[in-house]
Amino acid sequence: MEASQELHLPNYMKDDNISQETNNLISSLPADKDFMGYSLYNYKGCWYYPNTLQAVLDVQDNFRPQKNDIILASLPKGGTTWLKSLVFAVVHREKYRENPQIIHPLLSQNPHDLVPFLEIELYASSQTPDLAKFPSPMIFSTHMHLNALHEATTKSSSSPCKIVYVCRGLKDTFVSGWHYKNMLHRTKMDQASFELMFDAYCRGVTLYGPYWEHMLSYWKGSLEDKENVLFMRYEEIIEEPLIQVKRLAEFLNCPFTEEEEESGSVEEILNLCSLRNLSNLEINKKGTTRIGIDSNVFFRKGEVGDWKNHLTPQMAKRIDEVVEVKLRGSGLIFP
Ligand code: PAP
Repeated sequence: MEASQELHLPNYMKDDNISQETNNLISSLPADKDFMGYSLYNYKGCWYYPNTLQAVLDVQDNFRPQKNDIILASLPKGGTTWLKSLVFAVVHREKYRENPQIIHPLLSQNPHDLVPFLEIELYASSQTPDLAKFPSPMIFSTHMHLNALHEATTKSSSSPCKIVYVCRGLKDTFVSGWHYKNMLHRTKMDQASFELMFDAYCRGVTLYGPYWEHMLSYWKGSLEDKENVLFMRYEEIIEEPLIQVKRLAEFLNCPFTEEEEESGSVEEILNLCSLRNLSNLEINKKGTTRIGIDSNVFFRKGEVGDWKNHLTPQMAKRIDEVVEVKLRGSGLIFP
């Protein structure tokens, strides 16, 4: 498929917001094309569109997290929206419990507007965004690999901030990404495009790819620094939601009290953040997020194993083999 200007393109896929210096850098980088024909560049082991790379460089140069900040890192389509809503609800729970007259922000705003992306939103429009306007503790999100994120976080003079990572089995992540692409570009792509996207995915040539390197960076980071990096999986949150949300709260130093547990506070948060609840809200059915993406594209089925409805056995075998080889010896296993 040739790159076409008729498609609805988010800013992060464009190449119209880069400095001369970044232009020079880009001309020295390995290049490839995504399945639609848009250029991707490999910077330190990760593929980016030009505008995304510019924003990542700006995050690395200028973002210095403060002590209590929280960074939610995720594999694209790995559970970002869910994690944003859960962490926002967990961290700010006291405020809304004490003031029941206030409408919970998750009922009136898309989770992506409550927890902004560093490189896709904040540093995409400014090299020095005003970060103070968000409620404390500040919660940011990113799709950057941990080594790329560390270029910013380790230069902060404050003690390390907490990083929560979520990812998902790569076959479901691919299928989710395929549907997302169709909704994002407001088009219906054909089978040939599906196969091209799958081939690029297996070669790792996709924005923020290779995804196995993405997962490995956080996996290793979580083993090296358990106190500050939490590794979560979408499937585990589906399977044992209460346990995982309590684990999340403990990691963030705001564990649920016995009284909260007995009064059903964890279940309340899970219900508030459920796919069914969020996807049925007017705010998430209509309108666009601040980054110019239709709010509804972030919600679909949320089923584990949906890949079986889309991938052939040969495709499944190919991706399984790639993942098996790439993760071998790391201790990270996808059943
Ligand atoms: P992003 O990285 O582009 O922000 P992300 O939220 O990670 O996307 O992925 C979207 C997936 O999470 C969708 O999965 P599906 O395509 O397999 O259905 C979406 O349905 C699912 N999702 C979104 N919100 C929730 C939620 N609150 N609970 C469970 N799953 C969710």
